[in-house]
Order: sequence, then C-alpha cells, then structure tokens
Amino acid sequence: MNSSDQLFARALQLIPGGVNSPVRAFRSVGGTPFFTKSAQGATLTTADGRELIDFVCTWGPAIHGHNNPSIKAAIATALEAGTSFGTPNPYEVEMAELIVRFVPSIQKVRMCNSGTEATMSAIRLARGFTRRDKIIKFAGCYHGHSDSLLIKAGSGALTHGHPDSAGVPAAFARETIVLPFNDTAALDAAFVANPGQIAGVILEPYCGNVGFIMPDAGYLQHVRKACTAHGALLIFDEVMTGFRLAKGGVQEREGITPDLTCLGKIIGGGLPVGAFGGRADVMDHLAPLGPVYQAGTLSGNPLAMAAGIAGLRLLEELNPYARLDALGRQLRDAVLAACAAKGLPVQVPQCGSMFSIFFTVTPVRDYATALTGDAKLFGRFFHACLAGGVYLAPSAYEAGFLSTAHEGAAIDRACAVMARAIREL
Ligand code: KE4
Repeated sequence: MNSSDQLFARALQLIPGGVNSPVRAFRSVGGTPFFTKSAQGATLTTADGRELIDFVCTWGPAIHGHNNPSIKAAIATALEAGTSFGTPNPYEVEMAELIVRFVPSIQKVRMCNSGTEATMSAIRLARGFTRRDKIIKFAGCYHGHSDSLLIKAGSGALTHGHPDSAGVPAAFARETIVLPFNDTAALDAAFVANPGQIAGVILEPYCGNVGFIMPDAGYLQHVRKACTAHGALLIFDEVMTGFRLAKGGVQEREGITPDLTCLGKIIGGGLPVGAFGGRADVMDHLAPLGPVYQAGTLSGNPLAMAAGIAGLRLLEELNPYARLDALGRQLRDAVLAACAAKGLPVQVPQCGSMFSIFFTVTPVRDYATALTGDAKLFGRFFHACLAGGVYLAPSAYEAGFLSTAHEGAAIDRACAVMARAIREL
C-alpha cells in the first residue's frame, strides 16, 4: 500500500491540488494531507498505519462513528437488491416519512445528491415561488458551491482566502445580498432597500463554516419575523446541523418554523445525499407538479437511502443528544483550562457535538470577529494535535464534530493530547 506522501504525489499529477474537495488539502494549516485507508468508530487509520481520533467525522455524517454496524448492515441488505434503479423505490418513501416526522416544518421533501444541490434547488424554488430574483445570505455562511451562493462564503472558500469564487458572473452576484450574521439592523435595512425583490433569506441557523458561531438570543426569531413581513421565504440550511444538534435540528431547539429546510450529511449515513423540503404549497411548485425544474439521476438512491434510514432510526432509538453534549463540554472545558493555564486567549463555542476553537480574546459572533482568530497559531495547534494522534478539521474556519463513538477512551485521550498541544504552543 502506498504511503500518504506517495499517494499524494500521484494524486497531484491527476487531481487539482491532489484532492477532490479543497478543504482536504491542508493548504491553510500547512503540510500535506494524510490518506485514510479505513475508519472505525472514532478512529481513522491512515495509509501510513497511524490511528487518529477523528473530530471531522467526514464533515458531519458520522454522528454514530465510522463504519457503524447498523448502517453497514443496511447498506449490505440494500446492495443485494442492486445499486440503482432509476425508478421510485420503497426506501425513498420511508426516508421521506422519517424526515417529515423528525422535522415538522417539512410537509413535503425532495431528495437529491449533495448539500449543494439541496440549497441550489431551494433558492431556485424560492425564486420561482415568489417570482422575485434577489436572495440574502450571510458572510461566512457556506451553502455549497452553486453560483448564487458562492459569495462571501465560508468553509473552503474562506479557508483559501477567496470567499468570492472566480467564474461567478457579475449578473449572478448582483442578485445575492450578503449581510453580517447576528445584525438585525442590516437585515431590516436590506429589506427596506429592496422592497418586494427578495425571494428568500438563507442561513445556517447555527453557523458551522466560519468556525462554529451561534446566533444572539432573539436573532433567528427576528429573521423569521422580517421574512414574514416582507413576503420572503426563510430557508434554514441545516445540512450540517440537521439531526445533529437535535432530532429536529436547530429549528427544534429554537422553536422556529422556516419555510424551507436544506438537509444532507447525516441522512446519507456517509453516502452521497442531500434533501430539501418545507411548506407543501411551496414544494408543489416543483416539477413535475409545478414550473420549477429540479432533477437527479441518483436522487433517492437505494443504498444512500438505506444508510440514512438506518442512521435516523438509530438516532430515534438512542436519542444521544445529551451524551453528545456532555462530550462537547468535556472537550471545550479541557481546551479552556489548558489555555487559561497558559494565559492564551481562546474562544471555544460549543453546542452538543459541534465546536470550534478560535485563538482570540474577542468573542466570535460573525465573519469579522471570526477573522480575529490567529489562523497561524491554529495551524501550529492543528499539527501538534495531529502529531499526538488527534485529527481536527484542517482549517481555522470549520466546525469540529463528535460522535457517540468518542465516548470513553477516545475523548479522554483526545483531551489530554489537546491540552499538551496547547502547553507546547
Ligand atoms: P455538499 O455539497 O458538500 O454535500 O454540502 C454543501 C454544504 C451546504 N450547507 C452546509 C451548511 C454545509 O456545511 C455544506 C458542506 N460542508 C462542508 C464542510 N464545511 C463540506 C466539506 C467540503 O467542502 O469538503
């Protein structure tokens, strides 16, 4: 088996940057990426035979840990019947019933193949339903890489310092209004300045792509009221937070009913998936019923559906959210204590199984304050953790994820490694 360095050298010849998704390239933390040859529970095993405790969890899907036996068995069973039919299949109906049960604001849902497809389709649907062209997004929020949303985006776009991608026509960008998160006055002003023109407001209700940022008390309620007052659709992008921070996602925690919700990650159990859903009167504007076209060869793929159904059923059976929050608090407290002992300013926002670490004295509440974090110091911290066998997201502008598989030895060991890494900074 080739080493990670050998594999990376080969990849660089054929794949841009040697990766199939930019954030994996380690460009902002330095060094070169390891290659994973297997994953089990909380652990990745690299092509170099190293075992790493994983806090990326394949960017969110692995809430039950990697290679979960129930999910694996469900995929194996589905596989016996074939990999793809191109017709409706029973799994799609079961998935739709589960999603609607978990997320009451979703009266109807359409499956697709990625979070990007989900948000891109939700935006098109909002525009088709309202017959308006403009949308509002928030600086640092990342909704995948569709043209209308790759404006002042987070995640890999922010990590690599170009949150506005080349290749997006100015005509598209003009229809996207970017506002600061947690700023009610900016939102109200945007609606006043664009009367009757805003089709929708899309946001990560808890941001996970500019590091982890939670809304000020009352902010999401204000956004809901403003959308209702101005006839714009409220779109919650819960691709990352859906089923992770509560069975019904952030909207359950905050008691807010968006008009549309975008989903992904956990509902695929690690296989390619996305979904968007919401008000039936809006969703019925989708083809073949209505004028808004949206489609996908592999949408509702039986293997992805079977994996996602098993994962959602496991969440319903285990209801692991208190356990996951205890793990998140254990990690947060370990990092806070180590930084306090060293006199190192740090912010560790955490909710349930999501967290991030900003080396800054400034409380982080939006894109601008997230940038006050010392990204270079984060890079040194990242590599000290990696050397100790702990893999954090390779960017100062990503969220970390925990799974139920982190309980016990993994979280204890990881906290000790992070504390030592901080002492050695
Ligand atoms: P995908 O197209 O990558 O499946 O989903 C896009 C997306 C949409 N909305 C939110 C809130 C998301 O977090 C994402 C994707 N998240 C990133 C991690 N920050 C995926 C990792 C990557 O790009 O490699």
